[in-house]
Amino acid sequence: MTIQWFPGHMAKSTRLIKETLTQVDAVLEIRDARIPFSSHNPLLYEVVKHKPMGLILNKADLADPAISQLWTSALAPIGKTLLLNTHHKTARTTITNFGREVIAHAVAQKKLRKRPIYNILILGVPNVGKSAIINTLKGHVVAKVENRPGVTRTPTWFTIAPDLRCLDSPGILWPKFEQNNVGMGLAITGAIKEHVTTIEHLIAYLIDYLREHYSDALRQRYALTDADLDTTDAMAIVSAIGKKRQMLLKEGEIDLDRATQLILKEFRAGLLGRVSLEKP
Ligand SMILES: Nc1nc2c(ncn2[C@@H]2O[C@H](COP(=O)(O)OP(=O)(O)OP(=O)(O)O)[C@@H](O)[C@H]2O)c(=O)[nH]1
Ligand SMILES: [Mg+2]
Repeated sequence: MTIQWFPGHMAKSTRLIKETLTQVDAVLEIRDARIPFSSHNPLLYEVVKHKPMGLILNKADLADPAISQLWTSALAPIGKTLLLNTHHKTARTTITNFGREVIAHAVAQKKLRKRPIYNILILGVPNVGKSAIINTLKGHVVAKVENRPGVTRTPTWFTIAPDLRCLDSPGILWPKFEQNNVGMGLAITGAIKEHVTTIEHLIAYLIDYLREHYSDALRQRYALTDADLDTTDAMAIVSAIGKKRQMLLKEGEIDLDRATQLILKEFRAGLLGRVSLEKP
């Protein structure tokens, strides 16, 4: 199944970002640490790749720490990489230092001239935490943050420090995901709305993945038995979870829709533990 998704505002945002590039000294690309491959927008990268760049794998608190370490090593040749939990109390200093490091490196390499103020573009697919990063940098809420894609609609500049300005930008996707798992990862983590795929496909993909790689997490969260997990039918597991949570329809059947929503919501909130959906 091919997932396609490119609403008008993303095309417009891509144009706006191209227009502001002349004012931008460096780019921080924000990806979701649970899907560092799928949350990279190859089209947008073509637009900004001539700029000094740093890479932030955000929501690291939700990702599997061992796999995140593999990703940091794998991505090191591409450039400076930071594993980040934006809500951590040290995040403000960590991000500021990282931004300054990226700039200092570019200046040392003569890719950037010394200036009193540097302008940094915060870029990434929807819902990866770009605006949350801005709020953390400011120390209070200045940008709207919500756990759904498409919250920021227009690029906005924020002064972060006497020497730094950051441009928050709307999350941008590319028109077509060549690989099925890319769309799945983006939908599971909330970078695209679920209705672009069928919810049954999505939950089956997540359950199959968890059963294969994080079966203990599934078992513990929902008090599942070995027998519950001993099936290749993902919907049977969803049904077992619905039964445990007593999600029943009037006729006494299990409410699979509610069970699906519960699992997705709990996964996104990190209640199944720290799970990475991709390995390098
Ligand atoms: N657990 C966790 N959640 C985070 C982190 N950073 C951001 N979030 C949450 O992720 C959700 C999306 O954050 P936003 O800042 O609105 O994301 P965005 O990239 O600006 O999204 P768009 O404006 O739609 O492109 C919110 O619920 C944030 O609280 C993080 O490091 N860890
Ligand atoms: Mg935003």
